[in-house]
Parts: sequence; structure tokens; C-alpha cells
Amino acid sequence: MSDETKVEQEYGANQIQVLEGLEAVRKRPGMYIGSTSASGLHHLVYEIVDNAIDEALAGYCKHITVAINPGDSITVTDDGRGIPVDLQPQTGRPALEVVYTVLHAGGKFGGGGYKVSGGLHGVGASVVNALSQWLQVQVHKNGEIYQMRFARGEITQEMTVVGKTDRTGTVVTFQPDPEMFDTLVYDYEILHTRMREEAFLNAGLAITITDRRTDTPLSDTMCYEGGIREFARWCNRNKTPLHNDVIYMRGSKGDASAEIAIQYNDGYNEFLLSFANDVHTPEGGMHETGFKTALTRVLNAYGVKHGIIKGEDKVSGEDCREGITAILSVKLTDAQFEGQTKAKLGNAYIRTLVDNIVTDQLATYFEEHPQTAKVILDKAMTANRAREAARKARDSIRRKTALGGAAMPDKLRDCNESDPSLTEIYIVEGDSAGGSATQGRDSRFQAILPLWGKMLNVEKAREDKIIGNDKLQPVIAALGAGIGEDFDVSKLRYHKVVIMADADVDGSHIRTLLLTFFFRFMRPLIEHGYVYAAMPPLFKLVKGKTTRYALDEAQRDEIAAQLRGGNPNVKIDISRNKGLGEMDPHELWETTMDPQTRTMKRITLEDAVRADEIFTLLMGEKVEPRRDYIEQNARFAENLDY
Ligand code: 0RA
Repeated sequence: MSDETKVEQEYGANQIQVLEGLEAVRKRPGMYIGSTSASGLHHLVYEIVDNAIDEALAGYCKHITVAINPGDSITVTDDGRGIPVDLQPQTGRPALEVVYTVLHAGGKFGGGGYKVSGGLHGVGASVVNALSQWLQVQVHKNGEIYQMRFARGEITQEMTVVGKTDRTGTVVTFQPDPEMFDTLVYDYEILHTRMREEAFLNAGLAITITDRRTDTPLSDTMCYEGGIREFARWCNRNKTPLHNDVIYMRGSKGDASAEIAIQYNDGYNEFLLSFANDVHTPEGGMHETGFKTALTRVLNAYGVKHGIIKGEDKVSGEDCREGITAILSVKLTDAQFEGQTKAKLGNAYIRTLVDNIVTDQLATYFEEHPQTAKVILDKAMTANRAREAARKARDSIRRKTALGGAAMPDKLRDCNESDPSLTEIYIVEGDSAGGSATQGRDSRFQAILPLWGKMLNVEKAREDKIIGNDKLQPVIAALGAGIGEDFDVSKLRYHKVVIMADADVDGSHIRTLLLTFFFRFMRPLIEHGYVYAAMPPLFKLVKGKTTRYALDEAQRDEIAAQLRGGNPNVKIDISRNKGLGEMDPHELWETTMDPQTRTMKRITLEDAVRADEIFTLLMGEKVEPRRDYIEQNARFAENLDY
């Protein structure tokens, strides 16, 4: 066999492997990017940006830009060294080609090896390539511009020099494949938020995000020299901090490092944002555990030492975290992601590392800043007393229900079925909509609870007040699973909790209030995926005897076109639904409540976090951010939706 043939054969075998690899990605995209919904679509961008961030972590890249182009393709540029273009000894192919065609090739070549990733992140450029209708990459390096093009992962243009350059870096443009994704439209705000996060987590790195889809492009360049210190300050921007300085700690052991930034505010919530290798870990894990244990221990030790805490008055972990805003970022080479959504860090040694850092450095900080230490400890002790009061209020409720049987609210129209996994409760805005829903429902498994009027300002209320509130009381009682620390999801009486409110400003207000309430006091309800938003149609289209409904403008136009069937003279009556109250019971059933035909949106923790943020803005004590928000969003107020 001549050498030439041998090379060709090896190349052939390689190519087959490559195609099988990328075929696997296209067969099971969810395995690689989590899902093919909007979240997967946005994930493509994070993958490409992650590669550029690795180049920044290696010290060679200062500025990354992300652009949403007209038609929803994405361009990511960096000013790093440029992906290597030389031939790889093992394959005889340009490294650039290998990066884009071989699964998991990112960072493992050219002596890189600095890639520290886990979970769904770091699956690499080849996955994005496989899921793109087309992708083009240009590398500026050695004074030349090298270009390659692909379609659905297959090479359509071999690596070619297409011009000269006086800089270095990589420019990738990709068009997500319509065959692969349920939606193709990028959300500027989602990308903006994630890029801001990346900029905070990588101090000094500049990231620009641009939306070029409109005549007047939106753009923001973010660069934070202070890193996560500025992140904590930013999270508190609409709150009142209890101390001016952000407490900052950091340390490392071997390949692992951790940094922590803390600033308390005068609110009652715990806001702990943790990351492992820049990947958000909303399910927590070892880094959070280490942080929480050490924080509680240091605060109690300081209190006892200085005679502020006496005898048995120790503060609990939750007390210590009331009003805290903390950012926790760890980096490690062998991250183990666990949990339901692979969003929980499992490496036990990280707990020790974070615990040691906080134990040493926070104790020192408190000794050097006694004023700050006192404010924080006072806050924890007040929280402790409030928790005691809430416990008493809960006990009294528990006694009442124990004596009077399971007292259900008067307004509840319960269902016949008692197996919670089969039942639904509709929490409905207003008495008239509540009436229609009661008549229209299937009473075998659907319960209705009407709510009305203005709800309590949850932001300013502590748990003991909420428990006694007359608007929320029926919700707490009907769900039957308690509240706050007592909440027990196994006692829940319905596994679908559906918020049904109008698609207008008032409706979105009620939704925000309820979601915020669930988020703060019944969080497992959201974590288990039991909360839904009903989606009443916005439009009704009538053609002769045919009636159809549309959820939004796009669907309205689509259905109108269908009804016309290409005939422009057909008369169609299109009306905007004014509200739930105006639908008759049958209509409400058909469009919004019938499991066979309805559309509902399952509420995710992210939706709830967003509701909570909006709520804080709308109801918080600071007037200015509220005014700014309302002014900025007045135009969009009608679209406020989760
Ligand atoms: C490994 C080595 C070298 C560059 C890169 C990785 C690199 C990868 C990506 C991915 C996106 N942008 C990137 N920029 C650089 C440099 C090797 C050399 O010096 O030739």
C-alpha cells in the first residue's frame, strides 16, 4: 500500500467518525445543549462565548463582541490569538477544522488544556456547528485571514486564506438550524443578562452585546474592573445597603480557587448567586454549603466574643442570611455537576476551601470593621426574633385547623377528585372571571379560587404578617401545604396551580404578586414545576360559522391567512379579547381550561426570579428606580408577561 493511499484511508476513517459524532448531536440535541427550545437556542451562543472566555482566562483576549444579526444569526468575535490553523499531527487536518468537526475537541489541543468546564457547558464549537444551518469562522493570525464554512456540520469550504490582516482573533457567525429548534428568535435581554454576568465574573474583560435586527441597533459594552464586588453592588442597586463597602474574600488551593463578595441590604430576602467555572449553579452545592456554614459560625463567634449574643440566643443560618446579597464564584478543573438540572456542584473539597476562606477572612474583616459587623449581627438578631413571632403565628393557625378540621376558604370551589397528582386549582383574578371559570370548568378535577382587589405589599411584609393576610390566607389554606419553613410539598392538594389573569397591566400585576409570593414563601412549588400561567387568547377570529382564537399577534395573522385560504376578499371579524370576565363559561373552557386544547406556560425558577425583581422594583422603598422602570417600560407594559 503506498503512503498516499494510507493517508487517504486514515482520513476517510476519521471523516466517518466525525460525521457519526455530529450525527449523534443532531439526533439527540437535548443531550448536548439541554433542550431545543429557547434555552437551547441561547445556549449555542454561550458555547461559542465560553471558548472566547477561555482565551481571555489564558490572558490573551480583552474584548469579546456578540451580535444578533438580522435574520437571527449570531456573530461572536474575540481579539485572542486566533484558533490554531496548523495541521494536527494525529489527523493531518487543520486544528481549526478539528475544533469545528470533532466532538469535545475544544481546548484540548495546541497545549491549551486550560478548559475547565462541566455540565452542559464546554461541549464545544462542534456542537454549535452540527446544529447550525450554516456556520462561518474566520481566524486572524500570522497576518492572514483564514476562513472555513460548514452546513449542518459538514464542510462546504475547506480552510482558505481570504485576505490579509494586522490583528489576531476569531470571528464566528452561525445560523441556528430551523430543523433543530422550536424557536429561532433570539431574546436580546436574555443574552444581555448572561453577558453581563460573564463580564462580572471575569474582571477586566470587556463584552459588547449588540442587536442589529432593528433600524436603531441596541448595544451595551460591559467591563467591570471590580469583578464580583461590582456584581454584588449591582444586585443591590435598587435596594438600601446596610454597609457601604462590599466584603470581598478570596483564596485558592492547588488548582482550585474561590472568591466571595457580600453586601447586606435592609430587605428580608436571601440573594445568593453561586457559580462554578462561570456556570450558574442555582441548585447550590458544596461551595454554597461551605459558605453558609462558615458565615453562621463566624457571626455567632463574633457575637459571643463581643458580648452581643448571650447564652442561648444563637442566630440560625437563615437569620444570618436575611437581607444578604452574596456572589460566590469558584473555579476548579474537575467540576462535578449533579442534581436535577446538573446545576449543583458536587466536589466536596470545595466546601472545605470556601469554609476556610470565610472562616479566616470574614473574622478578620469583622475585627477590622466593627461597625459593619454590628449592623449585620443586629440584622440577624432581629430576623431571629421575627422568625420566633412567625413560628407562634403558624402554631396558632395549625391549632385552629387541627380543631376545626381542614378549614377551606369560603370562596374555594373545590373539585371532586382528591388525588393531588390529578387535580388542578385555578387562581382567578376577579369575581366575575371566577364565576365563568366555575361554570366552565370540569369539576371532577378542577378547583377554582377567585382572588380580588389589591394584594398586600409582600416586599415590606415579614412572614408573620403574610400568614395573617386576608388575601393570601385563602391561597395558603386551599393549597394546604403550609408556608415558609413549614412548607411541605407532599401535603399540596393540587399538582397544577394555575394563575389565570388577564393579559393586561392589572393581570400582569397580579401574576407578579403571586409569583413573588410563591417564590419567597413556597419556593418548592416552583422548583417542582407545579405552577403555571394560563394563557387566555388575545384575539378571536370569526369567519361565518367558524370561530378561532389566537394567543398573540403572530398567531392571529397566521390563522387569518388560513381562514382566507389565499382569497383576499373573505370577510373575517377579528376582535381583541377584553378580559377573562368577558368570555362566557364555554369559551373560557375551550380556550383556556380544557387540557386538550389549552396552552399553559409552566413557570420556571427564572420566571419567578424575574417576577421577584420586577416586584421589588415596583413595590420597593426606593422611588427612583421604580419611576425609571415605569418610564422605560410604559410602552411594553401591555406585554409584561412571564
Ligand atoms: C488554543 C491555543 C491557541 C488559541 C486558542 C486555543 C484559541 C481558541 C479559541 C476559541 C475561540 N477563540 C479562540 N482563540 C484562541 C493559540 C495557539 C497559538 O498561539 O498559535
